[in-house]
Amino acid sequence: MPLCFLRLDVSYEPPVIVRGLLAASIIVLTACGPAPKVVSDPYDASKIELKSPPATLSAARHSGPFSKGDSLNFDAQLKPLDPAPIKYVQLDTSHKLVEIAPGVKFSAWTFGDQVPGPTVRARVGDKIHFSMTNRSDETLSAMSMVVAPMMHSMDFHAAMVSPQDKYRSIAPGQTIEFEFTANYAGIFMYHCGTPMILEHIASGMYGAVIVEPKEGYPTKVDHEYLVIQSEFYVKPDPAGQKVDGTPVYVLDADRLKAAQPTYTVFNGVHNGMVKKPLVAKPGERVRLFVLNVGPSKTSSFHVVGTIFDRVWLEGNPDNQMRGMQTVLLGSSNSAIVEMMIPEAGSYIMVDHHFANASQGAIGLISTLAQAKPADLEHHNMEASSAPTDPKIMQGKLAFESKCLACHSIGQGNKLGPDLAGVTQRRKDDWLAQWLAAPEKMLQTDAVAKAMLKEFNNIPMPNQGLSKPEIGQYIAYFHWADSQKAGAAKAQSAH
Ligand code: HEC
Ligand SMILES: [Cu+2]
Repeated sequence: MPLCFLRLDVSYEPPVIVRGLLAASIIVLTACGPAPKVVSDPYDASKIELKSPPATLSAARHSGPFSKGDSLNFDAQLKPLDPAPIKYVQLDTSHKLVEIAPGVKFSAWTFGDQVPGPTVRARVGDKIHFSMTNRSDETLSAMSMVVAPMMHSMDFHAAMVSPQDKYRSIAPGQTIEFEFTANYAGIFMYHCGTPMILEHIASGMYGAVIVEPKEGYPTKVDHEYLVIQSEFYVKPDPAGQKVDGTPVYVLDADRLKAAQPTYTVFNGVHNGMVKKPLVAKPGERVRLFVLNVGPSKTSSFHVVGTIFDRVWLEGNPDNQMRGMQTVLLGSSNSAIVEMMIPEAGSYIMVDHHFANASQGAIGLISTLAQAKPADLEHHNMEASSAPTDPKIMQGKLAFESKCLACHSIGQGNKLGPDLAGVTQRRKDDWLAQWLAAPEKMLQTDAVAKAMLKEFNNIPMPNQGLSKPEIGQYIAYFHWADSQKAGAAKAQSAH
């Protein structure tokens, strides 16, 4: 058989016209000259496993921990591969409050009781034996409002299986079990696929499966870390529910449909890896497993201060690029990026779509992990310090979502100055002019010029603020400055 012969081993009978066209193209293809050299293809259909037993459903429910399995990883730090050829993975669904930014407790839906869900680490050829109980009906003490029993399901991008069989929605109290073989190397998203899928993903139902090549990666590294980017679309509960005196945040359906996130984050927490940098020493090589789950935004993943020596798109070394500054990831795209840490410093991971970075998609790979700067320490907002005036509250929320990437209040300088006491050192007029057009002030105003110098010539970007918004920020700054020292901190979380 000539090698360019079109193989058609589908059982589907095409309509007459299509058959005619296929026949014609086969004739063309069979006449296409000498056969190319045969190279063995590790992904040839004869070498991959496409069979899996049907999923089973039962009414026996899991109790105890919401996740189990030796191949599971729970945060950015990844364990080496577990060598077992069958990975038993239990990820139950839960509904719970998770703190996605300082003081912002979001009513989330989860896999494995965390957002993002735990990461499965496997190798090409491994079988993943998965089981999940829908435990969305379980009551958490004092959080009855979070319980809204509903259907959920699991969709593994790492699998090649019938979605109608394996990815079906199960009711609260039901358990689904199925198995698949990891055929392709990569970093694959998993998520709930129950309608409205957008709502289930935005509520927190996602995670990653890392599949290593059978023979491992072709390079050696000193550290391996996972970075998952995702968006949150939240608003204070219109029904006014609170927990420990602070509002509960719920999904904001309008923002969700308009793809206007309130927070864009790495590993589930606004500025999370600023407070807890990933560790590396000068001269070390770092491998980042990066997945953008979206649900609706792309990520221009970039690390300030170094270059990606290798980029393996989708996490498969067959898709190699070298010397990249940024890797573009659509929703559910991933990449392994490897880089050298050239010298002592804090290398800033950002989504180079800076609107996303300013919403919290920022983190550090740092050689200075021991000497954590005080300005990035975590302090819980004291309940008594939450403002009650809606205008001030608006200002506080806006500040936490747009400004925390570069500022703190009372926690020291970041990229920009600590704004504690700003209403004492600047007049309201000055602040209003600054917030409306920092780029103009930097040209004309002596105070602004001096500040620019002090802050390493990093100009504050124009934040595109409206007059009323500027009023809210200034009202919030006055309120913060009126609180007794330390009571009104706004800072990065965890
Ligand atoms: C990308 C980083 C960045 C972001 C985001 C940012 N700023 Fe700034 N900001 C700076 C820098 C840097 C300065 C210091 C002046 C300069 O270098 O331009 C500054 C200065 C300021 C000052 C003057 C401080 C003083 O002591 O006089 C205020 C007020 C301020 N920013 C408010 C805000 C507010 C409000 C937001 C959010 C809407 C915000 N900034 C977002 C970087 C940022
Ligand atoms: Cu779901």
